[in-house]
Amino acid sequence: MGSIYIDKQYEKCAAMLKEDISAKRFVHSVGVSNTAACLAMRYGYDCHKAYLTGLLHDCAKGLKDSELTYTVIRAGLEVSDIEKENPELLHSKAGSVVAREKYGIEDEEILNAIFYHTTGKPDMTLLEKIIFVADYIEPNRYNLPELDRARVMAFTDIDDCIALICSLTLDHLKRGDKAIDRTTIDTYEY
Ligand code: DGI
Ligand code: FE
Ligand code: FE
Repeated sequence: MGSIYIDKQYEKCAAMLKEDISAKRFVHSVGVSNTAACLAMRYGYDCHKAYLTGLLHDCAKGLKDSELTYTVIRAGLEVSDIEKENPELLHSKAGSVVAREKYGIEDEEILNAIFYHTTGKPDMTLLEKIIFVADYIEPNRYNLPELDRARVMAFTDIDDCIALICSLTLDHLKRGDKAIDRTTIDTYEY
């Protein structure tokens, strides 16, 4: 049998991440990591890259609202009115900054997939799609609507799966009377 390849960068990032986010969030991140690797295998993307991106996608989740806002502004990125009122939306943008500065990620494809993982965006790259979908369907998620259908669809038609997740997310936000980010709507309409 072939030998086992140990990805030093992944191991180092995982050890750091464990210190930065809650135990529960870490379990979710490992779930997204594994699921993203599976989706990469299905759709012909670099599975090691998807594995690392999935691990790090929520790396800013441990920051306080004020730290999220500061991190994004400090990097010269825009903070919209909706993001000001709902700073939890900023953990994706802040995550791309933290991944670059703290975790040493230089690959723009990885950083973009982290940046857009919460709202998605129209015309996503394959890695962005993989992370967006893996975040919803990973095995530790259990209380989201239509999980069984989304899990099958993820591996049959990833674009249909994205449309389903967007429509479910919009329904959820409308029901909870939450502010909806324009990008979340644009992703769904696209
Ligand atoms: O960080 P996770 O919990 O793993 O997942 P996520 O990054 O997809 O963030 C999930 C939350 O983001 C979920 O409760 C829905 C919310 N969200 C997505 N689009 C919007 C939004 N929240 C608001 N207020 N507006 C949006 O457009
Ligand atoms: Fe997230
Ligand atoms: Fe997540």
